[in-house]
Amino acid sequence: MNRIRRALISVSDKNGIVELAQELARLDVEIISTGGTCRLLQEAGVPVTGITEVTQFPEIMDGRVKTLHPKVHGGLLAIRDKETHQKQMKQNGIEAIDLVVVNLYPFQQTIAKPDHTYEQAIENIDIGGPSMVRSAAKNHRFVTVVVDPADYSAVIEQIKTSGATDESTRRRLAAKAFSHTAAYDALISGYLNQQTGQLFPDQLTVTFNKQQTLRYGENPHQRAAFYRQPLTEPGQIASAEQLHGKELSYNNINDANAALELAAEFDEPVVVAVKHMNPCGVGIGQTVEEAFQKAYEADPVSIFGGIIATNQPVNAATAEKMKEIFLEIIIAPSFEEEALSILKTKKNLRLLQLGDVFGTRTKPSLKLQTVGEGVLVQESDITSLQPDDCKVVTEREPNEEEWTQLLFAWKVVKHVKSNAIVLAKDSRTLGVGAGQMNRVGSAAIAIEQAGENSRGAVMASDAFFPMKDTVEKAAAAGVTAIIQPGGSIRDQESIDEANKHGIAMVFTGIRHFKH
Ligand code: 93A
Repeated sequence: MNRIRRALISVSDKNGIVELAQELARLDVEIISTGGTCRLLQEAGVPVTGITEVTQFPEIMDGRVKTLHPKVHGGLLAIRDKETHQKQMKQNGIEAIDLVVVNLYPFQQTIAKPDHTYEQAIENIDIGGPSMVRSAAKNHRFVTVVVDPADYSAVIEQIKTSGATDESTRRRLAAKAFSHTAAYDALISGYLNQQTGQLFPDQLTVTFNKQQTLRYGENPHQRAAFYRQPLTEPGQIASAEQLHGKELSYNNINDANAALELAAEFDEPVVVAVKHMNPCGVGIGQTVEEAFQKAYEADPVSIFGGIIATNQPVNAATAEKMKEIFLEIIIAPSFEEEALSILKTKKNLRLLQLGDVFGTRTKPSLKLQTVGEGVLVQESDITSLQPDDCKVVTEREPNEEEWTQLLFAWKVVKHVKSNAIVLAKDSRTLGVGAGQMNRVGSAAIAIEQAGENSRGAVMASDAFFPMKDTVEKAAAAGVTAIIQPGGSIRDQESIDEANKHGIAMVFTGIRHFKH
């Protein structure tokens, strides 16, 4: 058993450190410590030896070199039951260190400040701390390493009980320590790559923090967890506050994110209903209540069990309507008090509050998708269409109402799985054709769903028409205007077909594949 006799404490986050040190002192553990930590412990009356006394070397270069010394690293790395190591310790006046409590310079907090300087970021790269953490973690057969204040009490309890920590705890803490230093370095490399404009470096080191262990994945037999990036922008799904309802599932989080991203496209009051990652109903109105009514009417069947997102606070009148149907999740910037008490009568309904910043992204984030053992990385698709960039390609121009509907449908189609076709009228979707292997198949689904309503509707397509068949179908259904990227070698056939039926067609020049 390795009795814990000597501990080294060096922390930037000083929460709980005095209490920990007091406990250690009571347990007869000798404490050595670095500059600021040492002073804090001394002020609290904890017996402590300064690191300079141990190393017999001053802390130099503004603290850049304080623990980088053989007296420290020898004390951490020595194999306790190896004769040569013991001999060398004696020869060089090195004493064993059994416990290391370290947390690192606040690099993340530093770069999170919008007005930080590059020099501040560099100065906050900890070198000595990770070195100690790694030495201790390597030698976890003998040494206990603690990098997280959440582990203080468990370690103290074990020392109280047996004077030592057990092997499995030391292993667990060592694994955690290496994750900690790896994540720390990933953040630094990410920052430096960003500074030098390297979006896709040779080695992509990203790090995520666990947000939640999930009950299961996409299916009950798959294990799963939810991780988030350390520097998440506000207004994202990871920062939503759950006000009510059952724990979010894997599919819930995915769907809620899809709904949120679509709702965030709009400035006017919008309600989005999502099922299985695709919008089934989207409506905009003067009020959230009207928008909800439209999203509901868009497809009263599919919305059952759906996920709702709106960019408006939910009021009581809307809550009453929402309560009438079975919904899984409602995600909104906020809920008025009365709305909350209405919706809380539904035991299982999950209510997610996002706050003022609602899903808007100023910078693209990295999108990762695993393929076998590899990962495809791309920027997220945050491009939005400027109406001025559109080009009318037919003899007839869209009228004002058609323009409104075309731009609405275009925003929606961006969030539908390819091949994607959306039919819209009166600021609501009428039919959504998603994920078909040919475009005309998606069009057929959207048109069938719209039924008689398709007369006078507009159509949006996420990618160009490879041939004129989709326009033919649209014409037969009574569609009066179409928005699509254009760019097919057979564009002219589609344009001619549109002209034949008096359909107005607009090219965006932008494609929105989503797979
Ligand atoms: O500047 S360092 O990279 N060089 C070192 O030798 C060193 N030793 C400990 N950073 C170093 N530390 C870090 O100092 C620790 O990781 C800890 O975050 C911090 C504690 O400093 P103080 O006790 O002076 O507040």
